[in-house]
Amino acid sequence: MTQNKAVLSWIDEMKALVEPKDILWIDGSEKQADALRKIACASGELEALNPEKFPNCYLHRTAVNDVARVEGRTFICTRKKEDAGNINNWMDPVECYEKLSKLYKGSYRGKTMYVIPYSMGVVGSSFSKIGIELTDSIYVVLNMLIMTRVGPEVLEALGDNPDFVKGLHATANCDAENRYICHFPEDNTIWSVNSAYGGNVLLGKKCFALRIASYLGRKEGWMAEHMLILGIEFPNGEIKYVSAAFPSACGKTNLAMMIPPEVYKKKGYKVWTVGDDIAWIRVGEDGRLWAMNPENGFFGVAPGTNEHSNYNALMTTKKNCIFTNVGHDLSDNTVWWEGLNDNPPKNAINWKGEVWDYKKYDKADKINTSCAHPNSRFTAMASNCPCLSSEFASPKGVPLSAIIFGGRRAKTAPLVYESRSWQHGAFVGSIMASETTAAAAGALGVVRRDPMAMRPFVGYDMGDYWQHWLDMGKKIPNPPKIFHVNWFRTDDEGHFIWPGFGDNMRVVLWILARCAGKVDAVESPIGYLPKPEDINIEGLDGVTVDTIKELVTIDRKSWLEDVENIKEFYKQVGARVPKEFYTELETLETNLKA
Ligand code: GTP
Ligand code: SPV
Ligand code: MN
Repeated sequence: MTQNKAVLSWIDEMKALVEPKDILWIDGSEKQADALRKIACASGELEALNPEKFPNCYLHRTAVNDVARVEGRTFICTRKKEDAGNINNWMDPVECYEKLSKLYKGSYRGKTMYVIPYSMGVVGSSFSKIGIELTDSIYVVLNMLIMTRVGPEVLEALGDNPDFVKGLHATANCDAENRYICHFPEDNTIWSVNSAYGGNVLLGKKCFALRIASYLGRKEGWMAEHMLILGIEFPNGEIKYVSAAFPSACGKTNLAMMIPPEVYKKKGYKVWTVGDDIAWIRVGEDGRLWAMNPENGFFGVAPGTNEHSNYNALMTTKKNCIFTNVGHDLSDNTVWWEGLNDNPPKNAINWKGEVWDYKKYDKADKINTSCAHPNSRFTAMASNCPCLSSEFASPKGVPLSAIIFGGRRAKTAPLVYESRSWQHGAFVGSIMASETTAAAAGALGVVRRDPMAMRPFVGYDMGDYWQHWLDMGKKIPNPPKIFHVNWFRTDDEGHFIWPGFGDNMRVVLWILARCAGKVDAVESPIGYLPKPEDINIEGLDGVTVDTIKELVTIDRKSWLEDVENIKEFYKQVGARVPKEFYTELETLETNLKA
């Protein structure tokens, strides 16, 4: 498929390590994909779903101990420990290669090595980057075919260039004790072993498009961010774009595909999806920031997705889709998950592959009693999305009017606030916090600091990453405004106060009105807050101006507690925290105490 010497010699070297019985180059053709699906169905790796209701759709279950990203076993392997920083796990690259080589040794015996040449971003664009993933898993191949752009044109675009990201994945024994997701940013290399779960093994996604790309972005003067990209079309046809960084399972896919509330739909507002998880961002010739989605599909959270919460996402799953760790409704060979509808199947297999008893479902013990795993996912083609933006495949991306940060906070963070400047906005990103979710292994619902929603994804020192944000700010003549949102404030009974989902459009429209200078705001200790009456609540049941007032109230006591927690966190990040952020933190504290 290629004469590229760097590619061929690397594959030879890896072949000698993992010892496959043969090699198959993935060419992106439907014919080849179909042959692989047949093999996977025959071996039980995939189950074909009802061809009438879900044409060309498949169900896959991962090992019970392998259902989410494993941050504790994810490493950044830079030569100098301080370049990986205090927030990342670090291993010496020489030591890591040696240690993992033992796990890889002979791990493909009797298996095929699949070679996947893929492009993040449209093939051949100067903003795109090329990777090659080697894997022993057909599931990985089929997912990569949906999530990235795969085929001979990728190798053509690469030509003789040795500059590609080398990814080696081995399922091995799927041994959790020896699971490693390791990144060598100085070598453009990713090694993943003993997992077969999405975020750990679809190496184009978090490993390349965030960890390696964030490292490259700093070196080359651009940004790789954990952000959705969304266009809002106004009734006059004008489209404004925003990007938003929320931690895993905190609403990116939902916001990226939201359906405008009836009041806006009637007036002609529309929503267009450019991306739902990752944005590569550069300064355009016009002095604005331009964002592009390097992916070609969606690896979305299934539970909670339904006709009302996210109609567009649901529609993307209706054909050519792979479902992972959802429930299997045997009555009609379809899939089911908590929150799909109110009719749990009576004859179903749960995510673990066991007969499921819907009567035993217990919200307090979802992992053991739910039909679908809380982090069960669908892998769907972007082209299936009814609201896919016409700019989705634009090589240069779309210009950003606003950047939005957000987390899952039951208290403290208001519905929305605006930063005072790029520097203050970057600071607001650095102090983000969110309750942990099922997207990563570990405790759930614990508030932790998750700067820019990038805590698990920065491929270098967090302080340097923040400095990069500040440096970028100096290079953008027309920077987007930076905001922070929180859809997840709860009342005393623990219910969400804000309706969320499509109604988040109301907040995004306030944000865009601020960007256009069309609406006032109120100064507060943390930044600019909306006047409660400026968030449009027309057509909303049970939400009054007083509700909005409550949602934008700043509780100084809990904010001051946060300030202490931020100080601790900055200390943990260490010596490279920009001094500007300490100045901003002092201002915040002074404002709160005034
Ligand atoms: P990753 O794919 O892990 O990066 O997640 P994501 O950020 O794309 O999150 P997603 O949109 O899949 O939402 C995750 C969960 O949050 C789902 O269960 C949603 O139903 C829920 N959710 C999303 N938006 C809202 C909202 O506005 N309000 C509330 N209450 N829940 C929401
Ligand atoms: C996330 O966890 O942020 C995801 C899913 O988007 S994964 O690909 O597993 O990282
Ligand atoms: Mn994500």
